[in-house]
Amino acid sequence: MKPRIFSGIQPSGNLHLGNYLGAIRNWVKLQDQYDSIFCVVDMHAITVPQDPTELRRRTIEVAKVYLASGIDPKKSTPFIQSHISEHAELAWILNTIAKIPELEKMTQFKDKAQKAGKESASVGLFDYPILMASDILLYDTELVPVGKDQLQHIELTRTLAERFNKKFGETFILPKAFTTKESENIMGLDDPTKKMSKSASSEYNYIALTDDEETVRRKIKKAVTDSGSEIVYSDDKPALKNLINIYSLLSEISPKEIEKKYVGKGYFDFKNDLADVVINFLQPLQKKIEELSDEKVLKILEDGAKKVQPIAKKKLEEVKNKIGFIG
Ligand code: ATP
Ligand code: LTN
Repeated sequence: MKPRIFSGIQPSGNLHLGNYLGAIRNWVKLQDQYDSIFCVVDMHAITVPQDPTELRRRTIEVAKVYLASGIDPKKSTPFIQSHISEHAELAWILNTIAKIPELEKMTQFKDKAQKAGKESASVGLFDYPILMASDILLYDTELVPVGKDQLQHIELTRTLAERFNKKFGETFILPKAFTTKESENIMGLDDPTKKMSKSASSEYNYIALTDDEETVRRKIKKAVTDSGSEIVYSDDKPALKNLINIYSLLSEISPKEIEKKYVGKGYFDFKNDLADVVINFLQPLQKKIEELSDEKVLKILEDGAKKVQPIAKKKLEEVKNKIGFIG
């Protein structure tokens, strides 16, 4: 039996290059070696306000991006989180062993609570990492391929699994995060100190996977750069470093070679070429997304849910039994 990986993306906004380079691209590579489960985490998305019609549309769109990017339903199992009620049930149980300060420490919560305005941040937003721990632990997950920003959540998942196992006996596998150099944060185009994010306030923060050619050119033209005019890959120039990273990851040309290619040239040429590289990557992906019908995708997601449901059910029954619920 192959070891299992589990990961998910929230249908909470436009998927962007950060989601692709940081997460989905790795999943596609891993699906041959692992028993892979990829979830569209709609229950996580509602931890911040969502328009119901948009949520429905985006849930299907995230699944389309998975499939168009190369997630193959013959090798992997994609499904929608809210189709498996065990996620919420296990989250409730894990809530009772998690401690408030453990959640208060989470940087993602602090960032998002600040964005929402402290008074209006939901309890769900606070509890978000526990639901994520449930997602992972329900399926005896060994590896969780994510971007670097999620490492703290995975650490908490391990802590909770270990605590439960100690208290009630061996039940959960302690999962490990899987990150690669590529899954390091892709930063915002408007601010290289913050990660590219689909909930960013400005659309100039990200390149959405659905952006058309004109939008990509406009966003790259507007992307902030550092002082000086040379194209160099260095920590002193975080904005340029980020753009070179994107260039390199999408073209398979190393940062060193990119530096060489632009000796004697400036930002204008570099940005023009970067826009070409991004567009050449996006156009075939967008074509594949368009070709997928909602019906086809929903069928794949339903089949996925049918496949994972028995695994979740069995694990939850084990948990309920161990904590003393009458079955
Ligand atoms: P939001 O910022 O609205 O919370 P997000 O853009 O971070 O959303 P998620 O659904 O939270 O998207 O993340 C999905 C996956 O994409 C996760 O594995 C996450 O680590 C990865 N990811 C998100 N943004 C980046 C980024 N800028 N660079 C690399 N990986 C990223
Ligand atoms: N919190 C994650 C999304 C997510 C996830 C998961 C990732 C929810 N449940 C389980 C891996 C495994 C994020 O990327 N923001």
